[in-house]
Parts: sequence; structure tokens; C-alpha cells
Amino acid sequence: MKIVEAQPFPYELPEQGVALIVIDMQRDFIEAGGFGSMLGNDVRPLAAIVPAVRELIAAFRHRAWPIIHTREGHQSDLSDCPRAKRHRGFPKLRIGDVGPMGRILIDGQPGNEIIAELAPAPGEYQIVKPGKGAFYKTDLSTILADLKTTHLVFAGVTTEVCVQTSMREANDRGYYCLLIEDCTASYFPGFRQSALDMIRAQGAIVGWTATLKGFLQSMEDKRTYA
Ligand code: C5J
Repeated sequence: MKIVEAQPFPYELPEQGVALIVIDMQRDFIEAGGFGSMLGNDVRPLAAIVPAVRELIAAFRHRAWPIIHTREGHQSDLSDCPRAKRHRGFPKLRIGDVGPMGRILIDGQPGNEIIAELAPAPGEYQIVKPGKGAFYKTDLSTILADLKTTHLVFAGVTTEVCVQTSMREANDRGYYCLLIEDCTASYFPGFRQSALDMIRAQGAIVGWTATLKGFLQSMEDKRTYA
């Protein structure tokens, strides 16, 4: 067992049963010229976390711990996209319409790919999720059960939408959830901060948060704790 300096109190990280979930680091959300930026969002806070997420992924690869990448995407016939989801946002750019990087939020389109810097390696899991939460209508529960996972480390975007929703789903399913603060971002910095505060409020009501440095230091700590 390792001890991670975390908020609101230290997080106990076992030697086994830990998986990393990297949420929606896809081109349309992160790259300038993609869907996110066409909606008027400043994508720079999202792009800024890429080096930290790379470092976190590298640490998991180094230990051969499981890594699960998600993408928010729909089937091309939109059969998994409820009308209530599609008819939101900006009428000229709906899910399935042709955007700057192909059809928006459609599996297989260029904008739906994970950015090249964080491309999944062979053997890593890639989940296409039609909802904000990573468990909704996906195989994630089965994958985690097969891996005997008990602890989930989270990274990705956006903090208050898909990351927080996925963490809440995981928390209700009994996982010990840790979000790495410098590996998550939002188009709205205030929302990111509020989401971090909500997650760790009331004695870790949803889970814990830690810095990347704190997490990596604990992984390298040679001491073990009972
Ligand atoms: C959003 C996400 N914000 N990945 N998706 O629509 O958070």
C-alpha cells in the first residue's frame, strides 16, 4: 500500500487493483479549430494539461497497470443519441452535423479520435461512450470486474461534465476514486475549481484529489504501509 498526499485526506493506493481512466481527450474538444473551439470556447486550458496527462499515462505504462481511454461518441445513424441530447447547444452545430473535423461526436470521424500525443497503446482499452458518464451504455463495468479493479485514478476533460459524471458513477459502484488535479481541465476555470471542491467536500463525498507530483511521488515511494 502507498499513501498519496490528497485532499481531503490521504488516499490509500494499493499495489494491485488500480486502473487509470482518461476521459475524452479527443480532438474535437482539445484542438484549436475543432468543435469545442467553434462553439466559442477557449481550448487552451484543455491543451495545457496534455503534458501532465502524458506523464500520468507513462507512469501507469511503466507499472503495466491498466489504462482505459474514453471518447464521447455516437453511432453514425445516431441511434444512440437521444433527441433531448441532440437538440441542445447551438442549432447550427448539432451532434452528427458536419463540423471542422468531420461529423461532430460520431465514432470513427477525425474529430472523435484521441489526440495523437495521448494515443492509446496496444493493449490499452478504448471505450466509446454515448453519454457523459463512462459507465452508461458501455462495457466499463465488465472490464473493471475482469481486471479486479478497486481503485480508479481519473484524468481528462471536462472536469465538471464527463469527468465528474464518470467519477460519480464510479463512486456509486464502490470504487475508490482519485482525480489528478493538474490532469483535468474545463473551458470554464471556475467550473473546474467548483467540481474539484464538490468531489472532495464532506469528507470525500465523491472521491479524493491530488496533484500529479504528489501522486507520482507516492508511486515511487519505496516504503510500504500496512
Ligand atoms: C462535454 C465532456 N463537455 N467530455 N463532454 O460535453 O465533458
